[in-house]
Amino acid sequence: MRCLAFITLLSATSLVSSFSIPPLPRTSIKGTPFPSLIDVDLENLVAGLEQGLFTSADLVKAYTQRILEVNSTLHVVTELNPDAGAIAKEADALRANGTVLSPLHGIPILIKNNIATDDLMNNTAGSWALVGAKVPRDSTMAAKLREAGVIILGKTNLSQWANFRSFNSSNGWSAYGGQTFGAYYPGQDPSGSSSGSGVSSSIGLALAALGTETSGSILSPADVNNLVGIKPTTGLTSRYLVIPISEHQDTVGPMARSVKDAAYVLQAIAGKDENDNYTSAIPGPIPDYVAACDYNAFAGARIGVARNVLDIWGKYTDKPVLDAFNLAIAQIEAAGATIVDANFTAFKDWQNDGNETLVLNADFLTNAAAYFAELTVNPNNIENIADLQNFTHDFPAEKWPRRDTLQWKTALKQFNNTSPKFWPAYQANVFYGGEGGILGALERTNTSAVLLPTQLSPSIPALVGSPVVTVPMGFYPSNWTVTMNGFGNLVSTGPNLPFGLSFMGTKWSEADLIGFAYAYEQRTMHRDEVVPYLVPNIEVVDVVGR
Ligand SMILES: *[C@@H]1O[C@H](CO)[C@@H](O)[C@H](O)[C@H]1NC(C)=O
Ligand SMILES: *[C@@H]1O[C@H](CO)[C@@H](O)[C@H](O)[C@H]1NC(C)=O
Ligand SMILES: *[C@@H]1O[C@H](CO)[C@@H](O)[C@H](O)[C@H]1NC(C)=O
Ligand SMILES: *[C@@H]1O[C@H](CO)[C@@H](O)[C@H](O)[C@H]1NC(C)=O
Ligand SMILES: *[C@@H]1O[C@H](CO)[C@@H](O)[C@H](O)[C@H]1NC(C)=O
Ligand SMILES: *[C@@H]1O[C@H](CO)[C@@H](O)[C@H](O)[C@H]1NC(C)=O
Ligand SMILES: *[C@@H]1O[C@H](CO)[C@@H](O)[C@H](O)[C@H]1NC(C)=O
Ligand SMILES: *[C@@H]1O[C@H](CO)[C@@H](O)[C@H](O)[C@H]1NC(C)=O
Ligand SMILES: *[C@@H]1O[C@H](CO)[C@@H](O)[C@H](O)[C@H]1NC(C)=O
Ligand SMILES: *[C@@H]1O[C@H](CO)[C@@H](O)[C@H](O)[C@H]1NC(C)=O
Ligand SMILES: *[C@@H]1O[C@H](CO)[C@@H](O)[C@H](O)[C@H]1NC(C)=O
Ligand SMILES: CC(=O)N[C@H]1CO[C@H](CO)[C@@H](O)[C@@H]1O
Repeated sequence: MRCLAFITLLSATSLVSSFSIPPLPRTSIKGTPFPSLIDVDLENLVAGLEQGLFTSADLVKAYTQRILEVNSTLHVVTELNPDAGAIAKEADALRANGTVLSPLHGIPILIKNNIATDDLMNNTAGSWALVGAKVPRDSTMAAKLREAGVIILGKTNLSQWANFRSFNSSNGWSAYGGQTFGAYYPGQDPSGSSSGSGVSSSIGLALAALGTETSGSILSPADVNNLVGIKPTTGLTSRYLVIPISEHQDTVGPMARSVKDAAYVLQAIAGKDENDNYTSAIPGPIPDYVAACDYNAFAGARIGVARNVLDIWGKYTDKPVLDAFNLAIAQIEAAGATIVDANFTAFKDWQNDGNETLVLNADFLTNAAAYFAELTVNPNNIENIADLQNFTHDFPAEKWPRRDTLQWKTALKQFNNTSPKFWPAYQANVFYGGEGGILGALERTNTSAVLLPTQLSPSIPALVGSPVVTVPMGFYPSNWTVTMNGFGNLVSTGPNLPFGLSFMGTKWSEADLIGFAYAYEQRTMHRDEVVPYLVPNIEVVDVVGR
């Protein structure tokens, strides 16, 4: 069938070309030009649905086939939602009847495999320990997506336990989902821990995906997969029934191909939730993040650069990244911003401090146990990290000891977050992230955002749960030498690999950061400059009416 359609298109093309009318692209539907799913944005999809070019059921078919095209190469998606087709038909019926629940109505989105759904899909954090486990209801994130009419298409692979098992693993590896690879170079390190969410959004396996971040797990895979990632303030998005690392640092956010699409997704998931009391700190109503997308956002703005971080870490940063960063600063200045130094004054001391590890270990012991206690079915009777460690050592598919569990061993020797020792350790974090870090820098310099290359940006905001937005900034040149990751199985830098620019702001300043990110994105459009080596072929036109 596909072959036939191709021949038809070819002959149509040769006919019209003699009248020098430009040929319709292959991705056109019913004679109407429509972008490829790797380039499409939400507004394109909504227009197609409204014009009747295709249905949400068609979108589910097309995206599912794209996932299956790359599944054996990239290992991006661990579960497909068996109900997705039926949910799409309901969304189509509602739309036909004039009911549209939100701008995301009938749009397929993937979620990371640590965000629970009360349906046929497993929520495992990539571990066999939780295969078959059940939660009492949807996580608040899943519930909010459903209220917005979103079709949860499936669950994405991740660095197992959100990279909280071993100090020496590979990004995007989980025992349950295998090794995820990025699509910009064969064997590409997808970064992590929201690895599958990053790769799937980058090659159009869904409109967008949700990731989670404790320190870098949204920003870093967005960085290397040519995406926009929004790491919201901890507490803007509920963590209820999300497999945790740390209540003080964890947050859930969107990974998408454009700032505006990420803003639409954030709009759907932000808000208070009585099941996560950190959300009670949200000040006032949720802003309109889509309206915050403002081409002129830099006019009159004061924007900082964390110069001393660049001085200290810049020597480990590759020249193409630093060159692109300097160009970005000049472009932002030319767009109307005043650029000033905004140094993280305690950065040097923070580098030699071990309190963050104490905090994360302590939170993990308590928070993971609290998650296990919520399960209504717990097939392996995992109640705490000691149980999990035993299970992992005894279950061959967990690949222990080559994939070790030293993070847990360290945590188990330590106190949990109910100990009196916890508070001083946490206060040290608050200082390094706050007065001595991003919050102090913003305050002292009266800036609205501070810039760093994304690969240098996650650590300090993580300590205080402040927001960061990353946007594509460039990519490595074609003659760049390949380097491997520490585990020895992934290409961590190499030709064609993308990287991003981060805007870091004060707590709850997502709307401002989105404005800046949009203004930078629209002026530069770096995403379009680099294409993956592997792109699925199936497009909406291939499934319409089948
Ligand atoms: C992924 O691909 C493999 C090999 O092509 C296939 O056997 C497997 O069933 C696919 N996975 C899913 C979930 O369809
Ligand atoms: C469409 O709306 C009408 C009137 O509100 C209702 O009776 C009908 O059940 C709806 N159909 C569907 C498929 O939702
Ligand atoms: C969840 O895990 C069970 C047990 O391995 C498996 O049979 C089922 O297919 C999984 N669900 C999905 C949607 O993959
Ligand atoms: C959230 O609630 C728990 C217990 O219900 C309490 O220990 C904790 O201090 C609360 N946290 C915040 C940020 O309010
Ligand atoms: C801070 O900067 C803003 C412009 O972004 C300016 O309007 C304001 O006056 C400044 N405040 C101080 C105290 O410098
Ligand atoms: C920021 O730090 C750098 C050193 O890394 C220094 O050269 C610069 O003067 C500092 N800026 C301010 C405003 O303190
Ligand atoms: C934690 O911070 C305190 C206060 O700054 C410091 O004395 C202590 O050495 C730090 N602990 C570790 C493990 O670095
Ligand atoms: C936390 O540590 C205290 C003191 O050792 C202990 O009583 C409590 O059971 C621990 N809680 C968890 C969830 O491990
Ligand atoms: C873990 O396994 C060890 C050795 O088999 C055993 O002594 C210990 O009790 C087990 N711990 C838990 C929490 O099951
Ligand atoms: C890559 O090419 C650029 C010019 O395009 C050149 O300046 C650079 O030296 C080359 N790098 C390597 C490692 O060959
Ligand atoms: C990490 O694991 C890899 C693969 O097993 C091994 O080659 C490497 O030496 C390990 N690195 C460290 C620092 O332990
Ligand atoms: C849907 C999908 O991509 N599934 C893959 C997940 O990873 C395992 C292990 O690598 C593969 O066998 C599946 O095909």
